[in-house]
Amino acid sequence: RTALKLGMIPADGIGKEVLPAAQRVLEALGSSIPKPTFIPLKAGWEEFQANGKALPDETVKILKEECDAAMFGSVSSPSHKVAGYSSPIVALRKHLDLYANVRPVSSVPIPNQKSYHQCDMVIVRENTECLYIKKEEIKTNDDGSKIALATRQITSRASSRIGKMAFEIALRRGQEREQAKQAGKDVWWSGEPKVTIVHKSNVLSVTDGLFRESVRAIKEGTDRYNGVKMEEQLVDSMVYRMFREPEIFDVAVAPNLYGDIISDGAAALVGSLGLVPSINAGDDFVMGEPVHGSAPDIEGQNIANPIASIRSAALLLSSLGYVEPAARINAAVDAILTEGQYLTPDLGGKASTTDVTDAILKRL
Ligand code: NAD
Ligand code: K
Ligand code: MN
Repeated sequence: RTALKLGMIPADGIGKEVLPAAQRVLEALGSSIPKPTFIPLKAGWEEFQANGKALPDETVKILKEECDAAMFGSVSSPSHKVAGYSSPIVALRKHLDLYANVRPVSSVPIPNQKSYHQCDMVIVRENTECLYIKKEEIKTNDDGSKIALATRQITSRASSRIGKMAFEIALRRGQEREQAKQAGKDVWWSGEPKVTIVHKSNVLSVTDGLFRESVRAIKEGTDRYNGVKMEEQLVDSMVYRMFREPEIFDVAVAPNLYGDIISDGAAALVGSLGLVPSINAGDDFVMGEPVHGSAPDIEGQNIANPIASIRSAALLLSSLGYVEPAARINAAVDAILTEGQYLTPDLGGKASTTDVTDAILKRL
């Protein structure tokens, strides 16, 4: 590869403030990555209001035909039904078959935080089905009262491939920890690599039952994962244990909705949603995206934390095989966080989005 064509979809709210920060960091990497070109692409609630489509066909076409990868910001989806509107990020994950949402949540000791938990886990969220297929209907009973129904789809195919992804990640993390230990680095996770299957099969024995069985079969069907432990946690007690002792988790794999919820929760453990990155990954395409939404409460003030997006760019690079430049970005981010001089208000600081980005760029 001599060039890297990246589709950039800031969408709404703080997405428009944090995605440019990630772009600046990618631009600063010089010859350690193929020269990136950035293709601005439209999507989102504002785009819907202006032109009637939340995800223009043109955006999907360019992503599929011209881009090597993409970055997405955040979308301001309304909480009430709007005729013709449908979340573009949910649609993009489907169109590009980005079946895994990989969300590493790891803590760095940041000065003066209300809560600090040692935590270094990866949440692997199924990204194409569950309740997010959005098959909802509403009916009126004879007495005039209403009943709303939603279809929750779990397939063995989607559950198996997300399960495989989780075991592969656990295997790789185990190897990386071994290497780090041998290099004399401080690795506080002492357990063996582990995948925790998150479900609620005790109640939803058919749907979550299929998810659980499909993921279990991945380990049971091969010797490849003999060194990776498998355990299970019901989703409600997962939340409890994750808040009490997050350090016991390595890789957690979950159906779409549970994965969405537990990863926002996990973000609280490491200080802020503004720190947690993700990639939407398929077999042919990858899209980096901060876990957070469009944060209307702070938009337009240049105070959004750009780190989730910057770390998403690093995650994107490492998934494309550019591991060393990704590590450089992460090291610069960690240094800024532990120093504590340039922190945005979500972390108790006074720095702006641009201040933090500038400081990270200086460190690179
Ligand atoms: P949110 O993630 O936007 O914000 C939750 C809280 O975290 C807010 O207090 C916000 O200020 C704070 N926060 C989030 N990101 C931050 C950052 N980078 N720096 C500092 N603080 C940050 O969630 P919400 O308020 O529930 O939703 C707002 C909108 O975002 C909704 O319209 C929702 O549909 C949308 N949303 C989009 C996505 C996505 O694009 N994938 C994900 C979640 C929510
Ligand atoms: K987002
Ligand atoms: Mn979410």
